[in-house]
Amino acid sequence: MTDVIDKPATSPISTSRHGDVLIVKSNNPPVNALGAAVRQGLVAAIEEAESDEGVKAVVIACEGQTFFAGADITEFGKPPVMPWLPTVVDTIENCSKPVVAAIHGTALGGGLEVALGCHYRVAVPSAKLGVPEVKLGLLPGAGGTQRLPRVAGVPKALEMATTGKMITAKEACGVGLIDRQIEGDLIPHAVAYAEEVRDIRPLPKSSERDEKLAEARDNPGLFDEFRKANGRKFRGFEAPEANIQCIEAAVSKPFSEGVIVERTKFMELLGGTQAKAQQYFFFSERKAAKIEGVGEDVKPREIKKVGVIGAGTMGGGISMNFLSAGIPVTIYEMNQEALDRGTGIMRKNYEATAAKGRVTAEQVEQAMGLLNPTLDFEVLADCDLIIEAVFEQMEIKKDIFTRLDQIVKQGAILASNTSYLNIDEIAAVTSRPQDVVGLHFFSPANVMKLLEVVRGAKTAGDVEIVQRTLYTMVNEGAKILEEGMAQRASDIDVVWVYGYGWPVYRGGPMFWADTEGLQKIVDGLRAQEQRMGSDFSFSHMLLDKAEKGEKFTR
Ligand code: 3H9
Repeated sequence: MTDVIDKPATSPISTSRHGDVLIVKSNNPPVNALGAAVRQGLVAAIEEAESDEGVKAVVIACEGQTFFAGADITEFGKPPVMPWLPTVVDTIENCSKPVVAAIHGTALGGGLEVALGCHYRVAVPSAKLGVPEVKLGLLPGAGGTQRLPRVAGVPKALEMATTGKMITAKEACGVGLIDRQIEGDLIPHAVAYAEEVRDIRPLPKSSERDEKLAEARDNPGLFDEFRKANGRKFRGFEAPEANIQCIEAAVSKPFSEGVIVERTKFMELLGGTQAKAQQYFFFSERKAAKIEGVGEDVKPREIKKVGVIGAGTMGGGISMNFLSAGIPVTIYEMNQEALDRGTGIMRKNYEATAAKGRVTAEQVEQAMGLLNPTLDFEVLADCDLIIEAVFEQMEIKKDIFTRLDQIVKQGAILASNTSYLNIDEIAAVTSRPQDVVGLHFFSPANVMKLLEVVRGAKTAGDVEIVQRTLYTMVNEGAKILEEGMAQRASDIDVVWVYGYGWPVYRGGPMFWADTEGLQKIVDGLRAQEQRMGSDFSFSHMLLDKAEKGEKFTR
């Protein structure tokens, strides 16, 4: 399976021949985003297939961890570079030879739209498919709102497009989005599949299919029922409704008109503040996981077994995080009654989640089976990570860390769930302060995504800012940045979205402040200065940025 045909060395797209099948491969790490060079390469590869009489079918696949994970989000807002993704997808669909998408990893957004442009789709069982554009304040803008309902049916398309959730290859097979699941090596099997379908004509084009739209036409109330059922979930967001309207257009208009509706609405959303806020948040969330001073070469310590001290609300919630991830937990309490009460609540919480259909009864038993409740402190000795979740009293914490230091194996991480006590003071009672860290889980710990990691002497005061108004919140955010308590403005926004329910379509208070204009915030605060009393003081960073016309986040 070789003979690479010459392509510019810099192109992320390469082609090779296997018999009469042209294999088109993308290599654009980390996620094979469909940037300009990839789009150009794909069109060139299809032209190559068309012009070579020896080529009878085409397979499109990706190297690395995933099939195309979507359009390149970093290109949004920059001058467009041709060809546009819709043109690429049309070019693939209009190829006179069958094109097979060979999917592994995640086929997302524009990636799934490329796959829908192909005449056939095969995937490995671990593959996932989705159109997550709604999470970026957008809609699938390369024909996806028109092709997806034609292939997967309107109800599935509505669900996928408005929630952005991925579906498994098995589910995709069930709804007709995948033609075959491949056990074993993907590319050789995809080539064999291409040979099987090589001579079938006419080529099945997603844009020409109508049978699933006809089903929806028989049920005209479908869209309003969907809106009604999801009204609360979508409230405040613009993108879900735009997605619904495009899918409605797929049902009521011919493909050629539906794609115009899609393009118009895509451009409207793209130019709006919500899409900018949600894209900003996508990158902020990823940045928040990167810690300054921790190099790429630092390997995380392996956590095979976790100890939790305290079976109260926090201790139980923290334990559930690990149990749900399949990591065994030893939970310690001082007396049997407290231990039984704590583990009983954990079971109840799991069973309530099972009753809502979010986990199976089997998963509940699996998770609870990994829990080892104990009254024996020494049992914690061989844990890789021990989290203390007892009262917020320095003396109690110091006592626990002194005892842990005596029994726990070297190299284990000793963590305190404190929200405000000084980590350095706790660490100082041990002989290994380098292994002591603050892990502040937000409550309920088994539900909230937010985890504040406190290194060294950085005890955060972010609770204070909750009670103030938006302008003072921004002023406080700027102070937190000034004092080095947060690394970046975007980290403060991530805390607000995940910890305190700030609407993601507004990006977070710091992004919002930039949208408002920092001078306006300063002027507003000056107007209130008298009323706010002597505790109030301006952040120098805020004043300075406002004066220079700068922003926090961009
Ligand atoms: C779209 O397709 C619009 C079209 O319908 C219409 C167009 C006309 N672009 O998440 P990770 C980066 S909209 C650019 O840590 P994981 C990411 O920032 C798109 N960059 O990995 C990170 O960079 P860094 C619809 C992207 O394994 C690195 O890749 N698609 C993109 O945990 C690794 O990412 C989506 O919304 C992108 N599209 O998860 C999918 N995606 O290393 C968005 C990722 O510098 N992506 N990066 O921090 C994802 O959901 C996850 O990244 C994925 C991998 C599941 C793929």
